[in-house]
Amino acid sequence: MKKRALLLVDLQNDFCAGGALAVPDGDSAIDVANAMIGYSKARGEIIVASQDWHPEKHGSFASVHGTEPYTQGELNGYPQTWWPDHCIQNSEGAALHPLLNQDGIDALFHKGENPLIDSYSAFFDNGRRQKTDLDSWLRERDIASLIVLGLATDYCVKFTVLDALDLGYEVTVITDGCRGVNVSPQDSLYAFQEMSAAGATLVTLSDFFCH
Ligand code: VGL
Ligand code: ZN
Repeated sequence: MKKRALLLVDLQNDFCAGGALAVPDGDSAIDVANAMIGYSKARGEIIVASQDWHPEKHGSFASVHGTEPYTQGELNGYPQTWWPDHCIQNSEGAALHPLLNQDGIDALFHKGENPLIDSYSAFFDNGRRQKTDLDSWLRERDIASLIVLGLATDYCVKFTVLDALDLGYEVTVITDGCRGVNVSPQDSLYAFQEMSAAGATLVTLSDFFCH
């Protein structure tokens, strides 16, 4: 039987209020995540989560290059937005949000560990050279369908969803469980449009519960 899993993207302190790369209203994704965790658990479905997990002095950090955070540059031949230092491995900022119901999570997947390249997707680095264990872990469990929500809409959620579709998963995105950085004001809107055009089903939490 085709199985489904809930994938929670980067619900970490640094992307929430008070964090190093706080996403506007990021905390409100936590309530939606907890509602979905309850739903998935009740149905015996698998729940996985990703964590942005950078070494100190990661190549995506503005501080490493003496540039301004949220401006654009190039990292080893790839276009790169420079970020404030964030999600340093084992730091409080990299921890999952304290209000997230973490007991429900079956497996955690780290990304962004290679200092030479950024890694927005939970499946591949931005150069698509290295794959995380997520895809093989899901395949081993016959999971063909994913429900995705998390942070940030215009980076890690978007690239995770596009890669999941490319890898053949059926993908539903819970839109109000996502919040964007919006370096440009419409970035999240365009990100949702891209996900939809690539084949993702976009629903709100209440749409989802009504179907
Ligand atoms: C993310 C920017 C930098 C994300 C991670 O999780 O969306 N965004 N690193
Ligand atoms: Zn990052």
